[in-house]
Amino acid sequence: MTALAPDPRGDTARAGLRTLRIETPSWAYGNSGTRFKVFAQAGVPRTVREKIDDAAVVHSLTGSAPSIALHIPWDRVDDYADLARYAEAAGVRLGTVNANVFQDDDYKLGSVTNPDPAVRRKALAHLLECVDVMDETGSRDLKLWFSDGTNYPGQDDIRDRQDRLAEALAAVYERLSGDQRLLLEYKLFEPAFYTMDVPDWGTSFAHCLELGERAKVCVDTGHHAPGTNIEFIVAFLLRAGKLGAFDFNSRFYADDDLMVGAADPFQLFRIMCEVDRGGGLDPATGVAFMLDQCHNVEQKIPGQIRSVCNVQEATAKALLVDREALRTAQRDGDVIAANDVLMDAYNTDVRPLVAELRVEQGLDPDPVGAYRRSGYQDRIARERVGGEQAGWGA
Ligand code: LRH
Ligand code: MN
Repeated sequence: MTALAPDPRGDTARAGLRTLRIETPSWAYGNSGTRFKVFAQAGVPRTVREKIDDAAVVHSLTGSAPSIALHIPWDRVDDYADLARYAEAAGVRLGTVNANVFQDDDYKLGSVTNPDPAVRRKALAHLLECVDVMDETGSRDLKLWFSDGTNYPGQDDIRDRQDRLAEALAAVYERLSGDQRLLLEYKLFEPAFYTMDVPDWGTSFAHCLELGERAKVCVDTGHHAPGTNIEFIVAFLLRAGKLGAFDFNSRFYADDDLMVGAADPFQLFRIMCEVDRGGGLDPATGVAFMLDQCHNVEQKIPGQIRSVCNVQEATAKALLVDREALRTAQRDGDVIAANDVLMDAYNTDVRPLVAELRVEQGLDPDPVGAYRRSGYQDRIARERVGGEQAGWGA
């Protein structure tokens, strides 16, 4: 038996992949689309339990997606503890709780930033309800994304809205207990087109600093201006101990919510390089890796499986970076050599390494192929007839 050549960086990559956990979003299993059309698909879940069943399939085939994020009220049930038990029996855990203060007529001029105190109280009540849900599900993270903003200069006072936002965030922060955290997600534009009240990482970072240790920034990779260097933001937030989570997806233009790594795999690699460099792959650092996507035209479950695999492959490439050689080249100011080190890792085909690791974990080396061969898609298309499919505009 020929002794295997020592492969220290391969070992590092395999070790990193063994602890990598990617949370899938309940809403990715439901129908989604754009303002032009939401396309229905056969077999789409009608209930949160069917969403959990689908998330469990993604985990069973990838081994790296052990939790599902909930969105309230889309996933509202009477008994969340019972739902948590159902999820556990299915092989997954209930993860991040997402609040929704963006789909009620009262929130036209804002939710927690609305000029009307009664509307602000209503919005805050929903955010606090979401913490109640976390108490029942055992979830650690509350993710807050606000559609709040204005469309025209003068529509409202930018500073007053920040005061109102800070007041609501402080009230929610006060309510957190145990290991609970608040993740504040930012977005440059949409649905507001002049100001968003949390438009960028700096605004989220500043509010999180003001709130305290439990408040962290959520980086949604689709929420930046074109050309934004997201890996710089990641490096900065990790250095400050304020990177709480990612909402992974990819885009060609705006908040396209496409499969992560599909539009720009090199960007995802660069991001994972900074995550690794900043200690973000160490579970103790507490960075949550979540998908936030909408499979408008592609099948949803294979889309989620492919997305998990894309993050695994980008992470494996990032972990193959010869850090020592990189440091030497950087120290020596050898720009070409430094860039070569990174490109060498990026241009490495890691699919055999990731496939071998799956086999080692008792999984099929090709999770998407395994899903296709499983017959699950035909079964749910047959079984899930009648009732209202879950999803946007449902
Ligand atoms: C907003 C967002 C947010 C979710 C929603 C489904 O664009 O990224 O994270 O609540 O999508
Ligand atoms: Mn998001």
